[in-house]
Amino acid sequence: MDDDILLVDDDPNTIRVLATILADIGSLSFAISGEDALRMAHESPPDLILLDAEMPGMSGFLVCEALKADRDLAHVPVIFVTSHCEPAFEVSGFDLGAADFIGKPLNAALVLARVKAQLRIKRLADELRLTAVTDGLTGVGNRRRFDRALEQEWSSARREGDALGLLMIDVDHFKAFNDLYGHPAGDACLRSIAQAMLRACLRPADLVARYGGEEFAVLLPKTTQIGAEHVARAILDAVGALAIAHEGSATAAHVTVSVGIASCHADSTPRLPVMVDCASGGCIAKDLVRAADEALYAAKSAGRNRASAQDVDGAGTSTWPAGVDVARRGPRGTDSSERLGSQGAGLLSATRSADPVCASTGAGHDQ
Ligand code: GH3
Ligand code: MG
Ligand code: MG
Ligand code: MG
Repeated sequence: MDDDILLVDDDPNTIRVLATILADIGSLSFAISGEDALRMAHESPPDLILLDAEMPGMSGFLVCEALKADRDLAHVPVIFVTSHCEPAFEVSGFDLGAADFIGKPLNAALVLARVKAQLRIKRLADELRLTAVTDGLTGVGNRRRFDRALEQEWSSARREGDALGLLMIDVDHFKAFNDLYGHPAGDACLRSIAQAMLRACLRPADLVARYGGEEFAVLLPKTTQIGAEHVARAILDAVGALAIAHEGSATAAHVTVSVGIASCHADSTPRLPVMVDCASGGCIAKDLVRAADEALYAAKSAGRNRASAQDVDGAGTSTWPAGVDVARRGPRGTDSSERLGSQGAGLLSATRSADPVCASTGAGHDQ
């Protein structure tokens, strides 16, 4: 794949010379001011920026400072292109986070060598960064990726007044699966389930991550409770459709999962899960995980191979098994048995407590 290189210089002649030298190296774009460079980098982060140090208005040093202060752009290497070759000048550039310097007048061989070296380092750094947030077994996000995304999406949801959905998914009777078919088969099963969950999540912003062991988390930005329930349904269906035989399961003849659903609306603090913390206005991202965990525990207790939703309005926890159409469950806030309709009512296994939102399960969802 082509590397994207952004050339920034107030002198069009310098840009022309650089473009000729780098024509075969990557896909080039150009900016003739610091402001334009920052805007273009934001729109589509390049793999390398060649930056004129002296420009009228916003200098190259100021541009570099702004790039390094931006979480999304700090990793983009910057090579200063300058006629200054005093050590103190270069030291100041490196202090700002520059990767290298190219002196004017330009020497084609040196420009090529320095650019190629930075692109090599960038590719390795990208690979490392990806590995650091990827689960080695399944290829989905790892726990670190999930923890970071949760904090970011939680803050963003609160700031923008958006909803945020979370699913916690646990493979049913997975110890028995390993005991019966062996750990390599167990590993392959986890990989298939992870892929099935990716297929069930349609939005680019949705994040599937391995939470630990045979547990997964799916973070659903800008997704309400109803939307999260649809994704939970899609996951139950997708895992069922894998039809991975599990003769040791007390639930079904194939591998199944249980899903805990929680969601919150940042604009309605009292309805956020786990009242005990919200009452003092101190709701934190972990409370959403705790609510999804409690819902997962309810799904397990109610028979597995099903999803359970924490009703954040405080009315109860509703649980429905695989095979029940979420679309027929009716509007949020109606009684759980009504939501399932006459056919679903017989299948409903709702756990209710006086205040299920505050109720503590007292145990994890592993049994
Ligand atoms: P439940 O339906 O209550 O969730 O029962 P369970 O057997 O799935 O739950 P339990 O916590 O008893 O067992 C989880 C099993 O998951 C035990 C562990 O060996 C297995 N496991 C965790 N991580 C991996 C993994 O990376 N590979 C394999 N093959 N198995 C794993
Ligand atoms: Mg200049
Ligand atoms: Mg399990
Ligand atoms: Mg588990």
